[in-house]
Amino acid sequence: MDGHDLVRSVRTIGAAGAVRGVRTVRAAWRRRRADASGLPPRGAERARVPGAVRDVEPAPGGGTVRFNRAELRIVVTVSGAVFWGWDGAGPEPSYALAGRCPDPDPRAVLEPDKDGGWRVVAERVTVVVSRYGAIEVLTPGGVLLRRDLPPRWWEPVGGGPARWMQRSEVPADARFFGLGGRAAGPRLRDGTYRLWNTDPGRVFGPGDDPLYITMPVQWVVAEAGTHLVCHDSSWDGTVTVREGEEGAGSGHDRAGSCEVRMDGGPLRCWVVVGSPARVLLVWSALTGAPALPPAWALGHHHARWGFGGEQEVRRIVAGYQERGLPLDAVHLDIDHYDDHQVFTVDEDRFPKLPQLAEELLREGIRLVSIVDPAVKAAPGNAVYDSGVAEDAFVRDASGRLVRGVVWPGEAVYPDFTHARVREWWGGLYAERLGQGFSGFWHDMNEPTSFNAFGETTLPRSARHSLEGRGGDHREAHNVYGLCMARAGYEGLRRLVPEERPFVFSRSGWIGMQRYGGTWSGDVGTGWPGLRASLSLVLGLGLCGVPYSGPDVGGFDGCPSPELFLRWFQLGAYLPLFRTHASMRAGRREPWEFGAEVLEHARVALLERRRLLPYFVTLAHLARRTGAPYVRPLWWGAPEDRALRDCEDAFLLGDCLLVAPVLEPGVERRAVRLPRGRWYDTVTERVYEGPGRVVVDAPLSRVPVLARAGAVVPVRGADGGVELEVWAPAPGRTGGGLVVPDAGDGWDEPEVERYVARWEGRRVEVRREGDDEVGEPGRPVRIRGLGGPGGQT
Ligand code: NBV
Repeated sequence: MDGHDLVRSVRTIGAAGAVRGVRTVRAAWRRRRADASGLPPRGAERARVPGAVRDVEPAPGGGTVRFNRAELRIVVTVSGAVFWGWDGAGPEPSYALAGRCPDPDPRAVLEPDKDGGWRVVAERVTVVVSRYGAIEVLTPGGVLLRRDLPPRWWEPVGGGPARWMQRSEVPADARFFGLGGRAAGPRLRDGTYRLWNTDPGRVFGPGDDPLYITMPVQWVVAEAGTHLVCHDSSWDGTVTVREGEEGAGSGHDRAGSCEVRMDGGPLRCWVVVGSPARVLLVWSALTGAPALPPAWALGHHHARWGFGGEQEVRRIVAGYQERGLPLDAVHLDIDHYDDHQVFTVDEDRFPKLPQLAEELLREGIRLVSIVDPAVKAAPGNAVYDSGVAEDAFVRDASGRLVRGVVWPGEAVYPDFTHARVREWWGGLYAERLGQGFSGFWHDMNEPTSFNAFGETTLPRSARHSLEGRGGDHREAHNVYGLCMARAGYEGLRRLVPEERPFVFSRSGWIGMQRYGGTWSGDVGTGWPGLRASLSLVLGLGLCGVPYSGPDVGGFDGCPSPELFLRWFQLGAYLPLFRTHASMRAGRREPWEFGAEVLEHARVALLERRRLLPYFVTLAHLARRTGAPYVRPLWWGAPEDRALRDCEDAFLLGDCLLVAPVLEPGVERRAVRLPRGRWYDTVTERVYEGPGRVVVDAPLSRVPVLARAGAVVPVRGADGGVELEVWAPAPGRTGGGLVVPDAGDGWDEPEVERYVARWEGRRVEVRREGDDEVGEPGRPVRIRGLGGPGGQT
């Protein structure tokens, strides 16, 4: 904000806003001054590359290769993941890992390779290290998946963290995915993606990057194979990708390339090779099983910034109920705080919050509270006082508290990278539980400070504990939201040990799934925003975070009835199904868009409720296997180039393919089908994949196709679980998994396995026991037995 902006804002936002503007400018100056004195100037730098190989030292799972100017440690773990670290970097300590690094695979040994290089041969992967420190990852059959050229460091002559750069080549047909939540994906096209969690400060669309959750985790999907590569450093950095080009006919291939640059931190890397399902199995074992949301969190949520007060909440809930629309949770935003202070309630507008919560709970509706990390810097404010007593807040290099400006005005920030601070903060959720809240929505935790000079976060010189190692915001920034999520989650586990916490967080990093999920943040209302919101869910799922979803309708403005409906229909098939918007935006209740939209929204809501047992199953499977609910179409066939390029549809678990409408005026759309037979779930019309088909997409619904043979658990009329079975293709069998809901506690229900097969002209469904096959024990409905259109 410059002087002109400030004057303009005085005119448009009035005196209070202007005061905030002045504070903001002051905060920005302070940030600059703090960095100037708290961080050493970079000064002259010396570049370094590893040089030639000198000697090696084998160790379990691999060993150390020493070069003239660097050393490389390689370990293949028992889980098949490959780790390598330069210059003594080991896998720990790491915010990404869920626990200790897995044991080395004793069968993987370091042995000489050709031309003075070395290699580690393991069951699923071969790693070859060249004489000058290039690293190749190959399939067991010897097909190249990636080649990392020797890295390069720039070391400040006067000491301090080295910057580094790692350039890699990948097959010509490879596509890149991942890097956290990216609006322009899911396929990451040529360009530079930054690794610095960022609140864009306004609504975003596909062109905005970076956003709230960045992760140095890439997927490389090529015919030769799929792999995930993670550069485990939380520092600021960039990833520049360039897709290759396959030479048609006599032409030559041009390899794809990727360049990772980081401002500091260890140069260390994890690589996991295999089918997408295997990659995520290994990845979630490393970085942590996704927290299991309570079943109610898989229903429909309604939020709004600016409900006004209890009466408005009641009015909206009644609006849902009168119209027979299912509703499972209502979210209260910062406007229910007293003067925007976290862990307080505005008693004028919410005088009897615990009573309201109880009333809603009786109707099966939970209250969810927003929780912002910044604490109003005002003696007398209980959270501030107890935080000061606890020495909980981030300080600068000279020991002063770092002050930013957020909603409550001047504010200080808990240092969540300290175990003691996390414990203190986790205890504060007792107040929220006392108010009757059942779930928690972490916001502004990039962390955000309204600054006037570009960077809307803390000074880089701000000091953090980093689990006692000590460091500054350059290293702590990207893990701030992750550590806040941990604080909330662990606090809730202590406070209500018998219940699974429900926490979702705007910012985060690798491993955030251990504590919960996320949402898309402030996505712009418009068709591009709708598309971007799907991209985020897909990208995050591939990075190990399966539970997320958008603000249905977008965060700002007024969506057209058509846009709102299409967003609603998409949201109904995403893990977090939530309508939400800014207080300056138009309303988001489904009845605000006319009778036709209401009718179609009701269908989407009822279908979501019917599919709840399937969502519960997907949540359990995500917890046990890391597989996201929402998967790219290439999940089962990454070698299929056409599927890799298909970004406007997704698989929901193993059974369903959802083809949302992402453009206006569309009533039919093309869908790229993976191999096999698929049924339109409404018309039962049959389609054969692989290939491209055109399906009906009337305003009343988005196309959803079921895989032949699928066994889908759905909610029956009596509320019990029924099996909806889609007839296998002739001569084929099918099957599916069901994990029943076991309440909000910690029970791990058994997985039920079903098989479906043709017996003469009938489809039989049986439950698989350990060694026998028995009656299904649940009502079964067979579908797809000759619907209209028959086989095409
Ligand atoms: O707390 C207000 C909003 C919230 O509604 C939204 O979901 C967050 O992403 N919050 C951002 C802060 C203000 C945004 C302008």
